[in-house]
Amino acid sequence: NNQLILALDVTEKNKALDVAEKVYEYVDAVKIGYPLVLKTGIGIIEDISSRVPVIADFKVADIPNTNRLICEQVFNSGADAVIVHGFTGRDSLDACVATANEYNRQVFVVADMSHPGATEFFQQVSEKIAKMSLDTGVSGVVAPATRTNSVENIRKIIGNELAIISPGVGAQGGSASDVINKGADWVITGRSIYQSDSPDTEAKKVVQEIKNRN
Ligand code: BMP
Repeated sequence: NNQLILALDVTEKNKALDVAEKVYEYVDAVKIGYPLVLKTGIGIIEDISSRVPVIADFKVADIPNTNRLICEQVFNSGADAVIVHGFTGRDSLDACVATANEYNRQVFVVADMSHPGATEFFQQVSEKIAKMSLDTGVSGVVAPATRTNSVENIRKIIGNELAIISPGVGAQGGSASDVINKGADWVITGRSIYQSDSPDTEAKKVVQEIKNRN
């Protein structure tokens, strides 16, 4: 377990495959979202998942029936996990979990976000979303490496029942070692790795930083 997830937000298929090939031994999963899938097609998930587990970041946020229909397509594509929103309520989340269970796959819920605008609305509901996520069957929550107090707070709420995966390391200013120390299980980082001339060196650096942290 390297505690690192790569956010593969490139939009060229060859670049995506090249970066994945270079870093797969340093990352525990690759997060794929709209930029890459909308450009190259859903088949990219299967291409990458033959090498490394794929977390499909579609931030699913609809009524239960539509959530189910979306999650079916996501899991049919070969994704190992899906990221969904929690603010739509328990019934919408339950629909995602039920679908994931049918496919024996995992769900992660966005509990708080890493960008500055998250303090406008998201921060006010993050504790509620974290609490709601307990006992639902999800694997974990997403919480921001840019505001480690939020990670700490969410860890207190969810105890050891759920994992925390934490974006915002690197380009957004978050530190991998800090957020792991505050309770995250994995960091998610994108640009600082895939925009580098040497993605494998950058990925390795993050892994080392986490392993050697105080
Ligand atoms: P980067 O390291 O390039 O900033 O990428 C972070 C990744 O995590 C992006 O895919 C972004 O969409 C995602 N993300 C985030 O940055 N903050 C959140 O709160 C939730 C996210 O999914």
